[in-house]
Amino acid sequence: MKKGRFRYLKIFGGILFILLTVLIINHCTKETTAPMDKASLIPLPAKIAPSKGAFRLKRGTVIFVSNNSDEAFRVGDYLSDFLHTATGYQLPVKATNKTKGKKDIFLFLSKNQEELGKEGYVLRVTPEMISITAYQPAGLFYGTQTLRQLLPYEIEKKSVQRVSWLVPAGTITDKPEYAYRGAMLDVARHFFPPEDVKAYIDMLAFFKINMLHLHLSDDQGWRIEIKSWPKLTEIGGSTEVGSGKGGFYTREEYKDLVNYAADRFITIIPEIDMPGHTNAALASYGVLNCDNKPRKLYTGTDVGFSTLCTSKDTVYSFIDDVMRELAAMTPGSWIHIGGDEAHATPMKEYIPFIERTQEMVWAHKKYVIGWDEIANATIDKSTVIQFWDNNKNTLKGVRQGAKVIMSPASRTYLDMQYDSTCNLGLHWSGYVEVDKAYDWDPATLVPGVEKENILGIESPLWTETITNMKDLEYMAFPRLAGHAEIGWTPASERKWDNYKIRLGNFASRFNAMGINFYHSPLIQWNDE
Ligand code: IFG
Repeated sequence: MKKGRFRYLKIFGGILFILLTVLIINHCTKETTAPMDKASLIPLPAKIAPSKGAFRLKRGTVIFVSNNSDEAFRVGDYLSDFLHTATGYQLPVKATNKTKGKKDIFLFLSKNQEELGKEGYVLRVTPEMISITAYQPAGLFYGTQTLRQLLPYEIEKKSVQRVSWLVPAGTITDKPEYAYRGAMLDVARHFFPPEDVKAYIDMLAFFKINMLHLHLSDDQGWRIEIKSWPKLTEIGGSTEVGSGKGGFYTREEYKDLVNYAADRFITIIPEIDMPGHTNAALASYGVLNCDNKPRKLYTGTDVGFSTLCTSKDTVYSFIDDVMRELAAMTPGSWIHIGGDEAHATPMKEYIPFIERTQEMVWAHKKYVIGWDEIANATIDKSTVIQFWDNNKNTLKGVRQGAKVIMSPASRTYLDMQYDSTCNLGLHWSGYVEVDKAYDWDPATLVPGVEKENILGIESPLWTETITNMKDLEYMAFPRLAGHAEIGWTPASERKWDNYKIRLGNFASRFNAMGINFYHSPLIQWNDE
């Protein structure tokens, strides 16, 4: 008898032990996560007010959207799709005019929060609910990007993870410093297919970058189909630096990229570089040359040797056709006309060329952006100067009332080598380590170019030496994250010593996203 009773006691004791263990584990993992103001967020939000506890995202969570906006609904769908990959949850997106719920997410457009502007938002997290309020849909989207960074880094993984999806409680009130926060990708020196550009767009959106400038033409390649001048891609799109097969975007592929970017609140800005950097066009059509002879295709990396024939009317009808077709594919406000390094174009020809091209862009209802050399011409105050290397040119632009996009090569050129050991990139503008890319203020860098003259910042990635996505990621990250913070966060709130810690904590996110980032020795990388 005794033996039987003892056996029951043992079983009972074992069950009790298991129950206690489960309870303890559950309690330990329950609702505990670092407080909101200890989260590593890039770009740093304007205001973070932590509070107690955390929201746990669950299978049954619903995403409610204020029922007066399709765009808000699209953000809800984007968030639901994004969360599905790593959680396995299929969160429904429903319309509501409720403001409170249990264990739910609310996305609200609020007409009386004008102070948030086009891209600002308020993100509130309590153990009961998450709400993102914004004045415009872009603000809702940026609130979801911050929410993404408040979740455990595993949320970025491409397969279902067994993690407690906790979001620390508190309130974030946020809006950007500059309206124009851009990246440029040179798809002319080396062509990048649409899937690569979309992957880059996803990375840009994660850091709240809202402009993608595509450098579509240069000496080595013409990358956009122009139906009225088909040889531009048949011939001009047939090669690239190093004599690879090159490539180009059909109109449909380009429109698909425009829509993909727009769904992530990114505007695509196409650049046709003129009158220099035009050998691909000059090789496609002899009539674009003064001697009517087509040039040979060029696959080297020299610059400044080519020019459209600025005295021929054919050239201007060519430009007009290109601008018309490009404008029809580009819902954004701007077309970039290049204008850089026109060393083969005498200044007395360059100036009228730029002024005439400026008019043609307006005729197709777009505004002009150009590299800083175009400020040697008479430009309209609606024309934007992209500062890359010449203070004097840029000041000429400011004096004509133009706004400036700050792209100093010595700080923002993502093709600059990190240091002399970097086997990708160039260093004509110096080596650019992660601290040099971050620790500067666009509003004080160029004497005479003040904050009110600046539209924003843009990070060009020239691809003479970059041939694939892994190399692109290596050069762009982590420096582009710092540029995104410069564009979003006030200079007074940006400190290198604080940023470098947040950046180090991004290692696990970069890894989860599959981004091949450069492990700068200046950073304590916390790869989990
Ligand atoms: N300058 C040229 C680019 C490219 C770049 C490489 C501008 C505006 C050097 N023009 O930057 O075409 O060759 O770093």
